[in-house]
Amino acid sequence: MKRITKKITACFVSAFMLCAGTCAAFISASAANDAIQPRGYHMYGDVNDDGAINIADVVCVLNALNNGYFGQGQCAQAADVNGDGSITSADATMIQNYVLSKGDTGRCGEIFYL
Ligand SMILES: [Ca+2]
Ligand SMILES: [Ca+2]
Repeated sequence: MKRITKKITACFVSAFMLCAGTCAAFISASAANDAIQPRGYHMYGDVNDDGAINIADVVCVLNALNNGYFGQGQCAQAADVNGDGSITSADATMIQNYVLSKGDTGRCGEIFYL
């Protein structure tokens, strides 16, 4: 069951990433943090700022790549897990890697302050 769930998740993420890739959207990491309330610390990879890094955070990044902006309560800086100053599908891939415990995860899980 867990294996099937992982495959379904991987397919879901891959489909989103394909959409995101065709849009070729680049979002500045500093541009979209208006909705974040300063509360101390945040964690790279925890894009929806709920205290955990999971598939929902990957979806947040992919949606932002497609839409050109992050939703209310989402932290754009947390999405820049490779630290290059922009948010691309490479960041989504690293967050996905963190969720699946494989490959390059960048700075997922590191704490930062706004
Ligand atoms: Ca999260
Ligand atoms: Ca990045």
